[in-house]
Order: sequence, then C-alpha cells, then structure tokens
Amino acid sequence: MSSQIVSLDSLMASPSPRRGGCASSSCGTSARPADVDPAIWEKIKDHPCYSEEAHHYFARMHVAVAPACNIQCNYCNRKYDCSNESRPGVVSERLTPEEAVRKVVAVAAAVPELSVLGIAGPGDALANWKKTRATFEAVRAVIPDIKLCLSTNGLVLPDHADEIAGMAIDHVTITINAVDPAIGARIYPWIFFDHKRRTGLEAATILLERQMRGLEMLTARGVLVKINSVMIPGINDDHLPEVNRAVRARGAFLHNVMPLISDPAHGTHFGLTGQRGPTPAELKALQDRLDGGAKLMRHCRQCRADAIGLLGEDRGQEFTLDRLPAAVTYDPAPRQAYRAFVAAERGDRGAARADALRSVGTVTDDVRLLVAVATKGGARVNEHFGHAREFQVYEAGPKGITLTGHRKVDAYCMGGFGEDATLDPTIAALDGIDTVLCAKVGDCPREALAAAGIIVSDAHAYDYIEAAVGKVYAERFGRAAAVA
Ligand code: CLF
Ligand code: SF4
Repeated sequence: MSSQIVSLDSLMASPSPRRGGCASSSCGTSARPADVDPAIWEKIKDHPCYSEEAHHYFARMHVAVAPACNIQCNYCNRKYDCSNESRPGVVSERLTPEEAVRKVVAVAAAVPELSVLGIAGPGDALANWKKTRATFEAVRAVIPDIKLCLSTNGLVLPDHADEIAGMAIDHVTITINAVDPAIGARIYPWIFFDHKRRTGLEAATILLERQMRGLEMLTARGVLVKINSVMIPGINDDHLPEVNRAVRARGAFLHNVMPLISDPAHGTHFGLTGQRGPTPAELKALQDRLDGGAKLMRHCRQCRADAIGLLGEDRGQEFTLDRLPAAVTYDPAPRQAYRAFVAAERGDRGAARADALRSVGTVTDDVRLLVAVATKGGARVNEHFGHAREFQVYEAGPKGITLTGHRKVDAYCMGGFGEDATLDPTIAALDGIDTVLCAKVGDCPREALAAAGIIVSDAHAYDYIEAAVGKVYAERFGRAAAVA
C-alpha cells in the first residue's frame, strides 16, 4: 500500500503562497504563473503530465474503457495495452463505462491528489468514442472539477474535434512519430479508414494528414495538445526535430519523446525483428537537440492504461474491480484541502527554488552536474535509497536546474534487508550520474556506489529537491569550492 504523499497537518505550518521566479529559459513546463498565460496556467497547474511542477503533487488515473484500435503500429502487440501512451507488455483490466465511474469515484474518495482522469487505451480512445464519451460525461456529473484527458493515434480526430472542445476536454495527446509518409510507412503497416484496410505509403499518408489536421483543429479550439513521439533509432530519431518543428508550427503545447521499449517477449514486429530502443544517453541527446523548439515533456513514465497515482507510482492494483467497495459516495472536502495545502507548499518551494538558482548562478564556469534524486513526491528528497524504484534525474548547470528524466531500478531493500544483487543493475542504471540524493542510505550501498564513482548523500534529507541540487552544485563548483 502506498503511503500518502504529504501530511495535511503541515498545512498549518505553511506560509501563504508566493510566486516563485524561474531564471532558467529551459525550465519548460515547470514554468510558474509569471511565465505562463493565466488561463493556460489554470488548465495545467494540476495536471501532472502537462506541468512538470504539478507532477510532484498531483495524480492521474486511467480507466481502460477503450479496447479497439483502428491502426497497427510496429511497436504494438494487440494482446497488450496501447504502447502510444503505455508501457508495452502490460495488460490492463478492461472496464465498461459504468465500472469505470465506480472506480473513479472510489479512487477520488481515497486519493486526494487525484486531479486528472485519462483514457489512454488499451486501444485508441477515439476508436471507442461512445465508451470514452459516456465515461467522461458520467464522471464529470459526479466530480465536476476533475480534468479530462485523452490519448489518440489521431486517425479519426478530425471527426471528433468539435465534440471534444464542446465537452471541455482540455487535454489531448496525439502520437505523431513522423511527418514524412515514407518514414511513417516503416512504423505503421496498416490503418483501417473509410471502411477499408489500407497499407504502405497510402496508409501513412492518410494517417499523417489526419493527425496534422486534428492537431490544427484542436489548437484552434483552445484545447491543449501534447504530442507523443516514440523514438525509434535508425527509423525516426533523425527525423524527430522535423516533427518537433511541424507540431510547434501548428500550436502543440508540449512534445514528449518517449523511448521505444522493444523486447522479443512482447511479440511486437519491432521486438521480433531486433529493432532496438534508444539508450538513456541517446534519448537525452535528442531531447537536448530539441530544446528551444516545441516545449518538451521530460517526466513521462509511459504508464499503464489503468495506472493510478503520482506518475512515478502505480497504485492500480489497490483499486481493481474486486477490491472496490460496493457503494461509495464522493466527498469533495479531502481533495479541496489537499489543493489548499499544495498552494501553500508551492509558495515555499518557489522561494527555495529562487535561492537555489541564485547559488547556481554564482558558478561562472560552464560545468554541469547530473544528480539522481530519490523522492516519493512533494518535490522533496524524501525517499530512502533502499526503497527507491526510480530516481529523478536533475541537471544543474549555468542555465539553472532542470529535470531531465528518470531511471528505473529495483528496490535495494527487500523485507527489511539489503539485496546486494540489485546493486550492479542499479549502478548500471545510474550511468553518467555524479551524485545520488536520498533521505537515508546504509553503508553497504554507499560504499558500492562510491567504488563506481557515484557519491550517495543523505545530507539533504527532506529538503526541496532543487534547493538540495543547487547546494550540491554550488559546493562542488562555486567560488568557495574553487578556493578550497
Ligand atoms: Fe494520462 Fe496521458 Fe493524459 Fe497524462 S499519461 S492520458 S497525458 S493523464 Fe503522462 Fe503517463 Fe506519460 Fe502519458 S506520464 S504515459 S504523458
Ligand atoms: Fe497499438 Fe496504440 Fe498503435 Fe493502436 S494506436 S496499434 S493500440 S500502439
């Protein structure tokens, strides 16, 4: 059972919200109100995918009500969830709209961090439009302030753009892997369109044209559109800057480049033919190359079509149909109290971030530091090394402090004991990382990581992440360090 992320008791000790400045031009979606149109900020401030800053506080849930799909992607096996917005090789519990509503109400009653309901499969949300719409309408009737979010391959998007905007679905993701049909044809073997299966260049041409038209229609109607692109080395990696330019020109709000996850065991065309996914370094290099174009999302976790919780956690197994209470009534008070807590917490964190950026600014050399952070939410260094199943990776440098991604690991601590066998894979997963920050660490993992050249520190336990990263960076490269 996951613990609650933050204590509402600390609400009492929090000062009133202040606005934090953002000195970095590369801070992307962590931008604060001063940097973002207030109407846009209202739409993204509680959305964990559209705001990097919000993902420290707010949770999404997906309901798997959309089983059918109208295209075939070479990285997808239909036995599993849609890999456009999910991890391949995962099967979610299929729900009817009625079951989905029951589940959403039960989760909203138990998880005050919940802010977004997403439909991301297991097939395509719009290829199952009646179920998607019925679910959204019924949930909103009970929980009016929940944000609605859907993910689609875009093939039938132009047919639904008006209805989407009319239903105030403010967030739509389109997966666009190419804008050149010749490249698209290497990713999509067929589509089913206008009552016919189409293949090859014809299929890719229709799909790509419909994706672009759908994007233009949504942005013209004020919907925030995120573009997901799967990075497939040797096929579209060199082409993704062109995709970035094309979607930016059409008003896309965010671009999320996801690594292809390719495993023969998943039975996908790419998995079976040996197509590899990118390394973390290749993904980061491409993302760095895209910086300055359409804003990048770098905190995606490629979640399941039935994921629940903060992006880095998945509480879906706590809320399977057989575990839901027979009857739940929705009480908005806990979610409202949590939002008030977050507003105050954001003020504190903004001030700490501004301090951190000032200390980073004292370093005049162009030096960068990659710091991996163990956190369970709240934007703080608050997870023990041994409990971490992922580390968030921050880069500190002359431009400021940015979240650049995350690294998944197996937890070191199993049932109260350290599992040394996990240390080698963890060290491999932390390739390129200079320092790990966590709330607590034992001697054994500290020494093993030190032998691999990685410093592990619990000296900044429970600090805000950016404040801790800023201190480490300034201590390492600041004037005082240089004099010493
Ligand atoms: Fe879900 Fe997607 Fe909406 Fe988020 S996920 S439908 S936009 S609420 Fe988020 Fe998950 Fe990445 Fe998707 S971390 S896979 S980007
Ligand atoms: Fe699979 Fe999703 Fe592609 Fe459909 S859109 S083929 S479900 S990855």
